[in-house]
Amino acid sequence: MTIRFTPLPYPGDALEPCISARTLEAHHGHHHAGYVATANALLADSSLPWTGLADLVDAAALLPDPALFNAASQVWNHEFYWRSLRPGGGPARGEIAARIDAEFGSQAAFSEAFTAAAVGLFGSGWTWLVLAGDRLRITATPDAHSPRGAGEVPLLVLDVWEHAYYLDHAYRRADSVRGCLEKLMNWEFASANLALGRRCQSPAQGDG
Ligand code: MN3
Repeated sequence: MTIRFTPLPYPGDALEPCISARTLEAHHGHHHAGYVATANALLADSSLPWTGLADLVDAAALLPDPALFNAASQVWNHEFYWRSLRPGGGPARGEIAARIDAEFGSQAAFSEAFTAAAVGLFGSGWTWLVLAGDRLRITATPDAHSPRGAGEVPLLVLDVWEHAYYLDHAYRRADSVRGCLEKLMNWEFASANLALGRRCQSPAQGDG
């Protein structure tokens, strides 16, 4: 069994100007594709039982060699990341907007806290909005990690590896994050994950 290289859910230039077509082409066509290829090469020599991508990530996390976990988890994280973005996204509306206001004070305060978490992450990784118990929380994870292993339900994520922003924003990670928060967040995806998470503590992401 192999894992799939999923297409982007929008055209390559759909997230301009904050995320250029050049960045998306390299990020999806080189980095994401590379994680799929690495995971599938490692799976060819593995007898690990698994039934879907999330299951594979969980199983690989228990192996002494982190190589398969790193590649498979990066695939899961990237699939979740592409769906966390959309052209014409943000600000939040509806029930999740009320939750953001109640728990962070305002959407502006949420954006500042999210940006601070992204900038404060040393090195490469991911910044997430998660459902933790019955509260919303911002959390950052290094390298290929996600909050799934901590029992939290991811609602939205931004990739803060340099490959996600360096072509468009150079070293200005905060500018990239603020741009995404202002224009590109897919709050419908977050709302769907919140509703599902409340029911079963697992996100709307498919298992494929
Ligand atoms: Mn990436």
